[in-house]
Amino acid sequence: MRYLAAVLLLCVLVPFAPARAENEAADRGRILFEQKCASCHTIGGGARVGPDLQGAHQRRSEEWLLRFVTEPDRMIAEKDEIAVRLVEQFNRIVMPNLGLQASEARELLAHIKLVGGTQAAAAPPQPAAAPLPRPDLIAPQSIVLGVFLFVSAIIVLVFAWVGFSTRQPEEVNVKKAYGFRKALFATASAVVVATLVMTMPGAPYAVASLKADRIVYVAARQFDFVFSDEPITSAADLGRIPTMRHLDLPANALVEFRVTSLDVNHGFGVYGPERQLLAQTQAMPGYVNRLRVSLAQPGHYKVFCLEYCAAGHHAMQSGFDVK
Ligand code: HEC
Ligand SMILES: [Cu+2]
Repeated sequence: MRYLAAVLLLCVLVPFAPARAENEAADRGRILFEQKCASCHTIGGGARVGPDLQGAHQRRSEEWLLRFVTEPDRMIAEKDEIAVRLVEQFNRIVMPNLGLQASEARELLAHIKLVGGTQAAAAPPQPAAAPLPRPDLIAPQSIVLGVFLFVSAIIVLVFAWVGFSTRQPEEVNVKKAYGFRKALFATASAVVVATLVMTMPGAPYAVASLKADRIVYVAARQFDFVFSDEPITSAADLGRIPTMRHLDLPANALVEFRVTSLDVNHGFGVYGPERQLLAQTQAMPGYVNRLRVSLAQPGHYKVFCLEYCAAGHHAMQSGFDVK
């Protein structure tokens, strides 16, 4: 009787077993993808450093994908026709060999197939990311440039005037000249101090002793910034620790970014809605740099890497919304 029950149970379970195993493989694949691929690829989110992997299974055969994921460098070196064309398309950035086992590559492909398949069925393919809007020319940078050119012109004029007016030697009234110098120095000092006092409150840096309203952990890696509510200290944390697909910050709150890097040095530069650089710090492996900002202007802020970190550096960007 017990034997019969076991056989019956098996008959019921066996058809589900392969599907279960497939889902488990896809789940391990999801973690691997977060750790090793998400910095360059999305599945259905558009091209980044490398192509969008949605529909990869329709474009290529399983063997081709398996081989490319495990040894892209070899395939490119062997001048595989598709691989070479892809390299041309993607700014000659060669996908690195990540030293994956064949079993890991299969798990990754299962994940890509699962996510790509469900998204393709659920939503029409997304158009490629819209290009950044052109910044207005009256951006703060342009104002600074204008002031710089104006002051430079004045300096050139003064030099020219001094040059032309001293062609003939003349008696110098030393006392008067020193008096003039003192007056100039006092005026310049007053201008500098006044400008400093007036512009100080506009700086987005916060007082060190204040307690932050919100702490955001940032892990930079080639070629991506990952935001999280918990510290991410190694690539192994990715996939285990929940990361934020979308970061919203309250306006005028004191936000503390705790910035580190998982590989090489990067820069963490925050640009405001008008693409003005507001604050920046370095992202260094093994260190946590704190960047405290209070952002008043609502809108979409961009984060760009400010340190050349390898071939995909230009694509290394992220952003958040202030509401
Ligand atoms: C450093 C960036 C980078 C990383 C990390 C990376 N790739 Fe790529 N990948 C590329 C680029 C760039 C291409 C386009 C081919 C080329 O230029 O080498 C590509 C191409 C591909 C292709 C072929 C796509 C197509 O349209 O046929 C697949 C599949 C792929 N990658 C999977 C992966 C997987 C899986 C991982 C993680 C294990 C990964 N990649 C990690 C940059 C990357
Ligand atoms: Cu960079």
